[in-house]
Amino acid sequence: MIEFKKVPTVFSADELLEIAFGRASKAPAKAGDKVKIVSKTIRDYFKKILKRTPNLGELPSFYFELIDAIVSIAKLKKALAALQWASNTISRLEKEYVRRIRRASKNEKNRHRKEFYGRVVSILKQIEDQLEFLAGAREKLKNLPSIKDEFTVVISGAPNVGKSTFLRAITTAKPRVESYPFTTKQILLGYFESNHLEYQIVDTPGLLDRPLEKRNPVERQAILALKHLADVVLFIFDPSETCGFVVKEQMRIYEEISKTFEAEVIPVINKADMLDREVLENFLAMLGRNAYLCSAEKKTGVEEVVKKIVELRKA
Ligand SMILES: Nc1nc2c(ncn2[C@@H]2O[C@H](COP(=O)(O)OP(=O)(O)OP(=O)(O)O)[C@@H](O)[C@H]2O)c(=O)[nH]1
Ligand SMILES: [Mg+2]
Repeated sequence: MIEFKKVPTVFSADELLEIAFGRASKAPAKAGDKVKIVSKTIRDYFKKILKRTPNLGELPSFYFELIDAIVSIAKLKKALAALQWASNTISRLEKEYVRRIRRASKNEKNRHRKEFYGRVVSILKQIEDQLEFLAGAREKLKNLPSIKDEFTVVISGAPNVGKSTFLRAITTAKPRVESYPFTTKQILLGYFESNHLEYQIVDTPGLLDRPLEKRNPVERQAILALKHLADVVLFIFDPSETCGFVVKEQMRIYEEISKTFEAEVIPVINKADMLDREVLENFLAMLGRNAYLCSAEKKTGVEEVVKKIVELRKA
C-alpha cells in the first residue's frame, strides 16, 4: 500500500535547527559531543523521512500518475535528494569537526563547535525551500486513496444513472469511501470474489461523467491514473433519462470514455425496471451494438455483467 501518512511532519529549517541545537545545549558540555548530537538529530530525522516515504521508483502507475498530478514526482525526487545530500554533508562535517575539536586546545574547542554550527545552519538554509516543499507534499499526499494493484473495473457514466447503485449491487462487502486529495471528489471502492480471485470496482463520482474538455489539469491526470488502473470499464446508460441527461449527451460521454480508455468499455443499460420496450429499442438502435440490460436497484441482470468481467479476466 502506498502511504504518506507515516512520513513524519516535515519541520522547517529553523524549527529543525532549534530542535537540534536545543538538544545539544542540554547535553554534557563537551564540544565534540555537542557536534555529534546536532549531526545525529538532523540526520536521524532526515533518515526517517526518507525511509518512510514510499519508493518513488516502484510506484504502481495509478499512484505514479496521481502523485505526479498532485505534487510532481520530479520535484519530490529532487527534494528527497536534497535531504540525502544535507545528511551526507553534515555527516562528513561532523567527522571533520570532531577531529579538529579533539586536537584543539581547550580554549579553541568551542570556536570549532560554533563554526560547525554555522556550517549546519548554512546547509539547512540551502535546503529550506525543499523542506518547505516536502512539508506541503506530505500534507497533500497523506490522504491518498488506498487502491489495490489488482484487476480493476472502473465504472463510468453520466451523473445519476445508477453507478453507485450498480457498484453496490455487484460487490459483496460494504463499499469503502475514500477521497481524492486534490478535490472534494470521493472514490467508492468495492470488491467481489470469483474463483478465489478478487476484483476491485471503482466508482469515481464527478470524474468520468462529463466531457473531458471540462476538466482541469489535475482532474485530467486523475483520469489518466484511472486509465492505468482499469482492466475493464463499465459505462452505465440510463435511457429513461430520469438521471437528467438526455441519451444524446450520455452517448457523447460514452464515446469520450471509449476513446480515453484502452481497456474494453462495456455498455450497460440501467433502470431496466422503468424502461418501456420502445424506449429501449430506440436506444439500442442508436447505440448500434449489444449492451447488458439490468436494474441495479432490483439487482436483475447484474450477474451477467459480472460473468462478462470474469471472462474478460481469463482472456
Ligand atoms: N428505477 C431505478 N432506479 C435506479 C436504478 N439504479 C439506480 N436508480 C436510482 O437512480 C438514482 C441515482 O443512483 P446512483 O446510484 O446514486 O447514481 P450515480 O450514477 O452513482 O450518481 P452520481 O454518483 O451522483 O453520479 C437513485 O435515486 C437510485 O435509486 C434502477 O435500476 N432502477
Ligand atoms: Mg454515485
